[in-house]
Amino acid sequence: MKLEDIGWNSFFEDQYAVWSGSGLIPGRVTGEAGHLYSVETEKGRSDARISGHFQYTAAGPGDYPAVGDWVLMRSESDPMIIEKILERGSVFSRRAAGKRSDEQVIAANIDIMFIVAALDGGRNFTQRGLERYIVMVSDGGAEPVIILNKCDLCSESERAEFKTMAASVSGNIPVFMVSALTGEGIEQMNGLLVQGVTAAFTGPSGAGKSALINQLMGRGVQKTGSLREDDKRGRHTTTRKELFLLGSGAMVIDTPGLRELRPYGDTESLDAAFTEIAHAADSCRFKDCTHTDEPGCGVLGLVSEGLIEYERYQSYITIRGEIESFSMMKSEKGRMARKAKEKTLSKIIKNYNRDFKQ
Ligand SMILES: Nc1nc2c(ncn2[C@@H]2O[C@H](COP(=O)(O)OP(=O)(O)OP(=O)(O)O)[C@@H](O)[C@H]2O)c(=O)[nH]1
Ligand SMILES: [Mg+2]
Ligand SMILES: [Zn+2]
Repeated sequence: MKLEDIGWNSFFEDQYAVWSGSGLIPGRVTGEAGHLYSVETEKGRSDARISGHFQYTAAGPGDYPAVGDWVLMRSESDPMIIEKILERGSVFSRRAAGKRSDEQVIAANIDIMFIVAALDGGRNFTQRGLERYIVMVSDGGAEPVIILNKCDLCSESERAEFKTMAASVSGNIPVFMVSALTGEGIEQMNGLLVQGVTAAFTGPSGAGKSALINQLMGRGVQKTGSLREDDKRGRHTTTRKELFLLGSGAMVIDTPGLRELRPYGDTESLDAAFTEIAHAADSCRFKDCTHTDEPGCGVLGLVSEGLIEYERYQSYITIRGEIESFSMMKSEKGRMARKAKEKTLSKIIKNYNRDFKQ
């Protein structure tokens, strides 16, 4: 398989040029189980694991390979040994569960992120949930597309109602109404899934991410799971991230439904999800207005006139608070990690010279 067929381009080629004399070969991570990876190279699929160097220099979970990453490996051994991750063109991450400020990378080098919600009457479609997903996707640099799945379960009037609900939070982001069951609307997704494009799926458990992948693949490559009777929640059927190649030459990544949506990024990514608030902020009297109690605040003005929905404003303030409070944790941790890295740098250079330069 040619590397270009699985997403290789000049962005990665330029980075690889620096390593061309090293004997390391590039491959794309297609699957992950613990610290064992499945990687696609020019020679086909193989297993890979990270090297001792790699483990030594990784400061946190965000530094480890994720599905979609391009890695450089020593190919003589089986499994191959991953020595380096090429810089990511885009990333979809969240703050790791629990109290830690670590970045958890869910997928890397993705062009499109399908945010899947389900029109099954359960909690698999909420405006507040969509807002959080949009913030998370925008932060990592992929293009978000909202998928309202299971439209086969809806009457015409319900469809119209759900469309309006989605439109009030989607801004300029495309919204497709589809059914993984009947195939209705799937052609809109196929329109984006052309040769060389990588798309990933995210959304709550039970929304139908794996069912959509099966529909796009034309066969059952992924297991799907039933919903709980009472509240229509999914059962976390997909437990691993995995990349599939479509007949069109596009690639799709299935991911497990997330239990917690905690953006990893900075407050700038809020603007993409709350465009009308970002826009209104231009007219605030003070440049550093927090839109909470300042006089002459353009945002509060529109909220009081009912031109910005109060629930949306509240959601904006809540998410911003979360991002700000953990940014502080992150920078403190970053400072400590940098210090540790500086200490080990001389050792790494020594090891590199020993292993590659001989
Ligand atoms: N009626 C209907 N059911 C669907 C549709 N898409 C998925 N389902 C059903 O919804 C349930 C959950 O689908 P999955 O594809 O497993 O959901 P998922 O998003 O992958 O969930 P996790 O892997 O747990 O994160 C399954 O019973 C599917 O058959 C659809 O378009 N219409
Ligand atoms: Mg699934
Ligand atoms: Zn303001």
